[in-house]
Amino acid sequence: MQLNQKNLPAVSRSIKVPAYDRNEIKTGIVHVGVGGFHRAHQAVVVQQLLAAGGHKEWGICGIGLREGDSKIADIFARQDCLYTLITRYPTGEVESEVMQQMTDFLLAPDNKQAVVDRMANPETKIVSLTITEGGYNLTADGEFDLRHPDIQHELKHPNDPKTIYGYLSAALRKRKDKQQTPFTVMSCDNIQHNGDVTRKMLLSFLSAQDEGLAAWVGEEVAFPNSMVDRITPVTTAAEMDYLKDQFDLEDEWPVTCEPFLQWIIEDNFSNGRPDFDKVDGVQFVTDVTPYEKMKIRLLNAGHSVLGICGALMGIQTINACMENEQLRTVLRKFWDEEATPILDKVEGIDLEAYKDSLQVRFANPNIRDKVSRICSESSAKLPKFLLPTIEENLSKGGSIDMATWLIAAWCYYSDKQIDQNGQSLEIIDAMQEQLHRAAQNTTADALSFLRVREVFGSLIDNETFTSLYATTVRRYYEAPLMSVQLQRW
Ligand code: CS2
Repeated sequence: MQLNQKNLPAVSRSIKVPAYDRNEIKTGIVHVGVGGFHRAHQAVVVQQLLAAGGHKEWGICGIGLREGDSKIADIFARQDCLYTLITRYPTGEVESEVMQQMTDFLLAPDNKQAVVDRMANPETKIVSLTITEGGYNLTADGEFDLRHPDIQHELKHPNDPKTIYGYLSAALRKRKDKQQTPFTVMSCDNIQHNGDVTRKMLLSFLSAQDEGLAAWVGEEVAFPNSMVDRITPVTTAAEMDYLKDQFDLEDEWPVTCEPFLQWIIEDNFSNGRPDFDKVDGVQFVTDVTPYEKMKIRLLNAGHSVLGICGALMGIQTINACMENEQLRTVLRKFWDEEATPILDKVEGIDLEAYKDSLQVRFANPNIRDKVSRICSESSAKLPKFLLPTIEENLSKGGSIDMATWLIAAWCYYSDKQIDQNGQSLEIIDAMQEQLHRAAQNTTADALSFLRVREVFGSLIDNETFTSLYATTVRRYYEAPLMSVQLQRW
C-alpha cells in the first residue's frame, strides 16, 4: 500500500501512526534543507510534541533550495509529505513510525515567490536550516564570500533569490515593511556557533544589499546557537524493502537513524518557540559553546578519522571500521591526546563516558552508515571539524601529530582516488577536482595540498605545522598501506 494521506487509516493498522489530526496543524516553522538529518531530528521532536497534544501551530513546511531537490518534491507530492522513521538499536530492535508533521514542501527554484511569501507569512515564527557546512558561503577565514556568482546575482536582483541569503533577506524585508515581528533564524548545522555564523553571514550580505534592513535584522532577529546530534545514514533500497516486507508499505523515501537524539539550544528566539525541551534529549541552555565544541571536535572529527582511513582500506561502513582494532586505537588516541585536552569543561558531562558512548554508537551494526557519506564534502567539513583542533593545539603547544597525519592521508586519498585494493573511491566533494590537482603535485612540492587556501586558510603560513606536515606526507607516500601507517599509533 502506498504511503499517502488517503491510505493513512489503513496504514495505521500495521504500523505506528501517532493519533493527531494533521488538518489542524498550522505552519509555525519553515525548514530549509529537508535531508535525512532534519527528518530524523528536529522533525521528530516536533512530531512528538504534536503527538503529546497541543503545539498545533508548530507544523513544518519543508523547502528544497536546489534544483536537485525536485526528486524529493515529487516524492512528497505523491506521499502528501508523509514518510517513515525507522529507528535501529544496536541490539537489533527496530521501531517504525509514520511522520506527519510536515504540512507542505516547496521546491524553491520553481516557486521563488511562494517560498518568500511562506517565510514572510506572520504564521511563520521560525525559519530553521540544515543546509550543510558548505551551504553558508564562508571563506576559509570565516568571512562571507561576497564574490560568489549567486551572491553577486542576488545583490543585483533582490527579487530573484538563489541562496539562503537571498530568500531570508526577501522575506525579512517583507516583514520589516509590514512592521511585523520577524521570525527566528535557527541553524541546525554542525558548525560551532552556528547561530552567530548565520547572523554574521546574513548581516554581511545585507550590508552589501540594504543597510536599513541590515540594521533592523541586527536589532530584531534572534539566531540561537545549537548543538544537534543524531546519526542518520543515507537511505538505501534496503530500507524501502524492509517496509514493504514488514508492513506492506510503499514509502519512496523513509529515513533510518540511531536511537540517540540530542539537541541543545540557546533559549534565544525573536517570535516565540515550541517547548522543544518537553522531548527527551532536548535542552535549553544560555550558552551552548562547550557542548557544540565537544560534539563537533569528538563525534564529527572522529567520524572523519574513521571515514578517511576506512575509505583507503576499502571498508564500506563506519560500524565495520569499528571492528578494526587499529582504527579503534587511532580514533581513541586522537580523541584523548589531541581533541580532548583543548575542550572546555562541559557541565554534567563526563568526557570519558561521552567518548565511550560514541564508540558504542559508531559500532551500531544496524545503522551501516556509509564511509562515503562521512567523507562527502570533506573540504567543507574538515575546516569545521578538524582544523580548529590543529590551530588551537598549535597556539597552546599541544600535540598535532595525528591530525596532521590525517591530512596527509586525505591528501593521498584525493590524489589516488582508489582504495588499497585498487577499487575507485566514491568521492562526493564540490572541491574534488581542485583537491585532486593539488594532491597530485605532492611529490614535487610536499606542501602542495595545503596551498588550497579555500580549505586550509592561513595554516600554510604556520611553519611548525608545515614542517611536520612535509615530513608526515613524505613518509605517507613512501609506505601508503594503511595497516602499515596505522602501526605508528
Ligand atoms: C557526520 C555527521 O556528516 C558527517 O560527517 O559526522 O553527519 C554526523 O553523523 C552527525 O552530525 C551526527 O549528529
